[in-house]
Amino acid sequence: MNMYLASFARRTRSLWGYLSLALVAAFLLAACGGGGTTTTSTPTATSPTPTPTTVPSPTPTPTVAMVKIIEQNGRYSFQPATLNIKVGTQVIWTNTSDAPHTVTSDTAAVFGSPANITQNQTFKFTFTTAGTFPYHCNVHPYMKATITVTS
Ligand SMILES: [Cu+2]
Repeated sequence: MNMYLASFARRTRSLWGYLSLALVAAFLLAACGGGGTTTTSTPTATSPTPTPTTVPSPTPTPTVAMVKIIEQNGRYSFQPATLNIKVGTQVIWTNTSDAPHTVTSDTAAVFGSPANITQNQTFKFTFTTAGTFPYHCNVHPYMKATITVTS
C-alpha cells in the first residue's frame, strides 16, 4: 500500500512537472507574440519582430572588367593581355574580331568558354578565388593572356 502511494505520488509529481513545463512553454509562446489575439493582459508595446536589417548578399552588383578579343595586323589578341582584378570581379570577354576564339584556362577546368566565341559574342566568368590565371585561345594557341586576382 505504501509502495503504491509512493509511486502514485511520484507519478503525480512528474505530472505536475509536465504541467508546469507546459505552462512555461505556453507563457513563452505567448510572450513571443504567438497567435493569441484575445489576451489583453499582455504588454502592448513589445512586439518582437525579428527584422534582419542586412540581407546577407555578398557583392550584389559585381565589379566588371572587360577584355576585348581584337585583330591587329592579322593577329588576334586579348586586350588587355594582363589584367589585375579583385576577387568577385566578373570578366567579360567580347570578340570584336571576325574569327572564332575561345577563352580557355591554361589549367584545365578552372574556367573557359564552353564553345567558340564568335563575332560580337561574349563570355563571362566571375573570379571568386585569388591567384594568377593564365589562359589562351584554343583556335590560336599564340593568343595568351593572364588575369591576376587579388583579395
Ligand atoms: Cu583565337
